[in-house]
Amino acid sequence: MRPMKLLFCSHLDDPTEWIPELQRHMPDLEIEVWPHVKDPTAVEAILVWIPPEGGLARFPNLKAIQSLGAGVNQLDLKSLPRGVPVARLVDPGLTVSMRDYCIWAVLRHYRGLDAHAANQPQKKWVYYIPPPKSAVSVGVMGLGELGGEVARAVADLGFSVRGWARSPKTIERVACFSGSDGLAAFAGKTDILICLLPLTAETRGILARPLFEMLPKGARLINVGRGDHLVERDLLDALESGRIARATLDVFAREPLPPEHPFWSHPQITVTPHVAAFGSAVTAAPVVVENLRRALARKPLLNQVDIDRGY
Ligand code: NDP
Ligand code: OXD
Repeated sequence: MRPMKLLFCSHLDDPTEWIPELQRHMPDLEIEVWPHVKDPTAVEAILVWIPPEGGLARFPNLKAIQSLGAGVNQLDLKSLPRGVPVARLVDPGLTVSMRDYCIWAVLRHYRGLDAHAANQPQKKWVYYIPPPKSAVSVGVMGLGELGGEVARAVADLGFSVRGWARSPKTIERVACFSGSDGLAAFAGKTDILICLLPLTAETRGILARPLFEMLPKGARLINVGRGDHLVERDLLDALESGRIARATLDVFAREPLPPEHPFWSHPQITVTPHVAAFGSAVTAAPVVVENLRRALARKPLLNQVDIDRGY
């Protein structure tokens, strides 16, 4: 197979970690790092978190756009050159880190660890013994690469698990619901809600009052999807009314979360800075290189995005 020229474009990811890993799997791969591009017409593939200002139209010979994120909303799909396939990142290392984060967040809510942390400065010795795990229902919105893994892991812990996706699914030990018709039945018995949806026109603002009112009173929310899934005012109201008891939020409409934002100091909200899952060049490079080979051979990419669907 002939050599290929790849452009690496990210202000978040470190090219010095990626370049050796990619070249280990494809030794004759030529890599340039944005903004140092000698000849834009020679660039055949781009590995990208957010496209550079002015977009990708300056690269007329692109054969593949490989996202550095599992989510692709930040690529602004409709603005990308038409006809060039786009792949989201599926990285086994990233999946494990998302699974671990969700297990941590679920157990933190289940065991009442925030209440213990709040009692410590006041030297309060207060018992909280949770109900059996099988009596607590964890609901996962989005049953794809990440949501499917999280649902299985939480079921392994002994919780009662429900899942919701666009299309019907069968996952062992997970009660699956689908489509807008299945949402109320899914949410009605969900004590701890995890959002692992992609951000699309259909899912934007889904974590809002109508959904919160379907949940049992006192439910917990974990949002690890995207900040724009959440209607922030509705969450603050739901926390105040007790409809939602606590929230763990990793993603925000504005990142970094501005210092004056009420979430930072809200006693019922735990904030983490978009770190639920992280990819690694070591675990992701084989998948990326396979897609470069596919692009050269004009074959469909792995994890190819459906541009109209938005994920
Ligand atoms: P996938 O594309 O593999 O899965 C998406 C899932 O969402 C699918 O099950 C899909 O249903 C479901 N879905 C999509 N639209 C709808 C809808 N309208 N109604 C119901 N279900 C819907 O994505 P991943 O699992 O890889 O990633 C999910 C998201 O996680 C990313 O898009 C990103 O936003 C977020 N993320 C966050 C990170 C963080 O650090 N916080 C890190 C990585 C990702 P179906 O199966 O029927 O198509
Ligand atoms: C991703 C993310 O999409 O980090 O990979 O959010």
